[in-house]
Amino acid sequence: MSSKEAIRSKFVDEFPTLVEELKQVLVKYGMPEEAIQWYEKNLNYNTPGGKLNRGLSVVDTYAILKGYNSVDDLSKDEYRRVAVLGWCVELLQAYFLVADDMMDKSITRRGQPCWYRVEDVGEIAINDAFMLEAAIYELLKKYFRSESYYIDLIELFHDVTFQTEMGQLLDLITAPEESVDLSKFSLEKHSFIVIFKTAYYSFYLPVALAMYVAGNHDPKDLKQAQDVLIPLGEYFQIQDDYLDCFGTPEQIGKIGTDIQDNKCSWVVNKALQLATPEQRKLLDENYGRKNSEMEAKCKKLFNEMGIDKYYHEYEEKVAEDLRAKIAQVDESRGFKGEVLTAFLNKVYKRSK
Ligand code: GPP
Ligand code: MG
Ligand code: MG
Ligand code: MG
Repeated sequence: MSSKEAIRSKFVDEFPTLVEELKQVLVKYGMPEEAIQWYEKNLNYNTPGGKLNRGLSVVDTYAILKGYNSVDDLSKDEYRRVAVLGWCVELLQAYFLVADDMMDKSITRRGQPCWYRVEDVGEIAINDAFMLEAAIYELLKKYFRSESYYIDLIELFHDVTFQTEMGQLLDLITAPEESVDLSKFSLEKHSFIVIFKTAYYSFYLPVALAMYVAGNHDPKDLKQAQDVLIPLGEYFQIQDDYLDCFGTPEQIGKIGTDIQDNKCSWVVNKALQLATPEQRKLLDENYGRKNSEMEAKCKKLFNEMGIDKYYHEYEEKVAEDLRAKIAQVDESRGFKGEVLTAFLNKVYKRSK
């Protein structure tokens, strides 16, 4: 069985070829060299630097569904094709993050400046985000055009993209910059936002892709996968919200902006649920302001209220519920609950 690092580098090693193939698309259109170089830089700066969990999950899931002991058991060609789908998920993620960092006015991402803050990039980053998305469909065409499930893959990417955009819309309109109104927040609204902005593309998409390629895509099985992966994705985004406030930039590779951005995060919703009238007043007066002293006051209150304790309680409860749900999975058509357990184990108690 390969080590975690070996599995990751095998996946990373596939990326340069994809960049070359994407550059060739521009070459065929006769694009000038400077544009081709720009696209290459965009792809390399924004796609491979993260944890790659989403992309690697396509490969892992496929191996489990096929009954392989490790990813080394895939033939070269087989590995390449599932890795391409993994990289398509990472390209979708890159597209979202380049745009999200502009909308959230973030400073760093994956330990480096956000793309729009790189010299000479600025608002060109908007077009760069679109071109990262377009790369997905170029690769799907090149590698999957002749498959019977080609249209299913395209439809799946389109559906989860739209779901994510709806979640992002609700995230943004619930967090207006100029008017802080904490009565607009609720844990119910939070749940809706995070399921749409994160869970579909980060959790359901990689597994569903692997299921199509493995020939294991009965609608009943896609639904079984979705029924666990959506709450798992919700849990993952609650961790993201928690780490935005309680994690360090060194640990998470980005500087938390949720308090100053007036975000409907799990942390503030939990605090609102428990706050005394004075604590509520402190939040009304300090949350969502572009001011680091006010931000520090909110953080101090969250610490005093023991939000981290409630978070750990939530984490135990949700993991237990998900394990119980996975135990109920019907494997009669060849789908495997192990796919879902593997995902849960990656997420459980993560700290970055
Ligand atoms: C992450 O939320 C949400 C996305 C990456 C979806 C963006 C969707 C678009 C259609 C652009 P976040 O802002 O909490 O993430 P982070 O904390 O990583 O900035
Ligand atoms: Mg955001
Ligand atoms: Mg963001
Ligand atoms: Mg966040």
